[in-house]
Amino acid sequence: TVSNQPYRTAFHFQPPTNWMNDPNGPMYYKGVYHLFYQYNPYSAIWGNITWAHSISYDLVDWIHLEHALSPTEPYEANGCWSGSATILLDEKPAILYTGANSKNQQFQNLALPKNKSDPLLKEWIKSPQNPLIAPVDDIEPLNFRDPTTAWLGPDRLWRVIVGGEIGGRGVAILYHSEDFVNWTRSKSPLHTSNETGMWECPDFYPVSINGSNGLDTSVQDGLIKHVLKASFNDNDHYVLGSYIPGTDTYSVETNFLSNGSDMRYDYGKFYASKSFYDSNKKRRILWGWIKESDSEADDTTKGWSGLQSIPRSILLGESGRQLVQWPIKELEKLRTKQVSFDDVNLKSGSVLEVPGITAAQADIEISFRLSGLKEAEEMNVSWIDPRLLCEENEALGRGAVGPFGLLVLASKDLTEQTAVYFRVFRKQYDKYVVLMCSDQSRSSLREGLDKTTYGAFVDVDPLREMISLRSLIDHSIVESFGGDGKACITARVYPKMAINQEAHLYAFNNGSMDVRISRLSAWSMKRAQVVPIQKRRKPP
Ligand code: DQQ
Repeated sequence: TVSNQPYRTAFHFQPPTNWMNDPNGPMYYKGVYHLFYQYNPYSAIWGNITWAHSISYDLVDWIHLEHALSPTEPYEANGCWSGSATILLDEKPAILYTGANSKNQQFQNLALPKNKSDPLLKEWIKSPQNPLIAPVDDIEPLNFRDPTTAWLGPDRLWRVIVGGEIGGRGVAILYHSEDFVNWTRSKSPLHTSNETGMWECPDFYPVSINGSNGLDTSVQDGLIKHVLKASFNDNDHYVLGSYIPGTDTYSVETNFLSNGSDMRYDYGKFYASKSFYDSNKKRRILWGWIKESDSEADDTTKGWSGLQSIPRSILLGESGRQLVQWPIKELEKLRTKQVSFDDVNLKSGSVLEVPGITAAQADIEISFRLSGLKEAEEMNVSWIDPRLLCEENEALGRGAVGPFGLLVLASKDLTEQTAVYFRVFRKQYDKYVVLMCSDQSRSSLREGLDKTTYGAFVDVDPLREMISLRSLIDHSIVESFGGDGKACITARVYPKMAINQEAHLYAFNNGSMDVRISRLSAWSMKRAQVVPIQKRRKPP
């Protein structure tokens, strides 16, 4: 019931019970969106990893199907780990995934649909040639996993990368194949870095330099750049670069962890993500795993663990230097009762309630206009880590220009609140830096939760542009998009008082300068329709 499950979400993807982690093999096929995911059929803690399978016609409402892949073979005795789908030239989808054997040594495997004319792709057959790629030579068998969607080169050979760690470096190991079964390792990896360890769940795809459409994974010409994403240190990091398919050379514009330009999909909780090309709407969509911030004991009590982010459409931003993400348009069909106002002065030190919506289940868009930034505090050159800056300058502390933003999942007396806000600093005499923070430190009166504060810089010019924020609030998740999707921060919170009807929403300004809310729109969100999975048999 709602009262004993206050943290279950209404419009984020989650299975009815048990453990879920990485999104796997997302694809659009014959009018149907497919999502597979890492799932433990037997408990709320990681283990027995199976590919669970759900389908949707709009990425909002979901139908849970039978599991697609369960560990049945020796090469996957410890689980069917992450992988991706590729639509082959005959339009048949293929799944490449990692199997971990009883010693956790990792192998890459192929599965094909039993009946490719079934748009639901209910049954999958593992290739009798599995395992297709074994960890030989210098490859570390315990760090060799998560094949990407494959792409086709001008030589008609398929390419795929597998994540790994070789000699202590993160690496995207590259393979070629003519038939999708026999894979040959390329002399050089697609990319490697000595700044990081193991790369989990790599992703590699083109983005258009000034187009507004997403691109299919094999697109190689036109004004494009290529994105390489790797998952490590609890975050999904990416670089941009140019890829020459003939030679498989990938020259990057930045390093994964270079000071100050460390680019992440999301600066909060968001991991092991995967993108796919939606040929239906000509866009690239990104899914990411949002894990819990409570304890394993809490998860066992709840009976579940893990969410997926709202699917986000992902594009190269106008600057050409970073990606921008935005919740898929379809989500707006769940918007119901709306409250909005224009042009309101948010006085220094004020808190303004946004009444009349279901604040625990909402979609909020707010934009701020700043008039003059003379009072902005000086930015110190040593301030390079936005997360630390947010932690040191709390939401409740006073600043000059900000903190201003939203207090979400807040109790009436504000003792519980998650603050999503901005501060503006002066860098040079007319250059400003916009900091975005998500402060969970007061999100719950409960103890034993991870209440880490998150932060990111947002590439907007506060003198000439408005500073916008969109937050999706769904009971225990706050998914925020700053600067029209230039910086994303997702947090998990578990309020004790501010649940269901007891949750409130406020706008606030703790800066000494007044700010103007140019526009605020907030909607109550309906619940997505999810048809629950049939009763499954218990293990013997
Ligand atoms: N999760 C999978 C692995 C992957 C990791 C196992 C990332 O394949 O590297 O459940 O969260």
